Amino acid sequence: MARNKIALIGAGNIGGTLAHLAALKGLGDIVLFDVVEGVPQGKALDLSQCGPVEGFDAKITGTNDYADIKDADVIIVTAGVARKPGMSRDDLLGINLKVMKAVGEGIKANAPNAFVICITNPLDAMVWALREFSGLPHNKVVGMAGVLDSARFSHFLAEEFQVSVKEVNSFVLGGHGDTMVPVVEYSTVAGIPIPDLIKMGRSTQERIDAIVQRTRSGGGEIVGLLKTGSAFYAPATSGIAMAEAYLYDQKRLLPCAAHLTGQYGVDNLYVGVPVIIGKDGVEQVVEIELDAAAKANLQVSVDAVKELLVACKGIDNSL
Ligand code: TXD
Repeated sequence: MARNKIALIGAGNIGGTLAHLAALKGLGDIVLFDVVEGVPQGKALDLSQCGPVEGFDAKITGTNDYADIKDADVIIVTAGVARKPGMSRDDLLGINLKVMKAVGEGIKANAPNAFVICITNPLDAMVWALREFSGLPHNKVVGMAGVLDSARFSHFLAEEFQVSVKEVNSFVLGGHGDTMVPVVEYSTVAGIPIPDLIKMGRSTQERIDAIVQRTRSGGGEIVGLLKTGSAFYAPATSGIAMAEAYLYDQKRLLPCAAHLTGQYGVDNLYVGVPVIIGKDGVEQVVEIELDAAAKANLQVSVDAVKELLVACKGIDNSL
């Protein structure tokens, strides 16, 4: 059986980490693509030289030519400009929209059967635009944000309750931005919902509210510390988890930016919701019951995504 082919569009911080993880996990052969000459080739060579030490024999190549992503099974897109301190995700819109156009066309021409995971910010708008430019079916194009946001939420909750992260299951809905909706009611420690843990005196509403807020600004906190770029280890790990769910038909229920057609009262938008990922890509959007506050928060998030799309359409009238 031929090995899977993983194409990574963008060979920056996340792209390089994705390649490293994909090689270590033996997901398949890897192609790193970037517009900058030398960088994908250099990273591919460096990563290939991990093989003898780690004992992997994935073929890792770097390229500036879309023809080399031909027939990729999974494509993870990080191409674009990363957020700098003081720059909002939305400032990135104009630049990254042009990048999505080039990437979408490259995918359409070379790998129309791939499962495509978009990571580039502003995520909810970029995944929508990438789907439009690539013309792939909606179930094959998905955005990564919720897996990362809920990983951040889980990390903070594990610290708060002083338990292993393995005991924590948390849920984040909505757009990837300051309007994301960490859903406290559906977040648990060893199956016990957070509100019950508050009642048991294990934490307080104020402390959980602060964790929710820290999760919402989790990306910004890291940008502020790094000063020259944004988070990349956890974003890459999160993207790989989604790729594995597809490649191994795991039917994992993951929060992803998925195309909605009426679910949650939203039509023709990509919004972060729980979905089942398996061999057909996004196999199901799971509609969970939300209380009034979560619904109102989700609506704020949906409105923010809508506003971004209006701005996208203003910049590129082919959308
Ligand atoms: O949760 C999430 N979705 C995110 C998103 C979490 C963290 C970071 N997130 C976003 O991912 C971030 O705001 C950026 O938009 C992307 C990629 O982040 P990364 O940290 O990897 O950025 P880099 O290191 O700047 O890498 C971007 C690469 C760089 O090598 C550029 O040369 C390349 O993208 N680039 C392109 N590649 C291909 N094609 C085009 N047109 C192109 N333009 C730039």
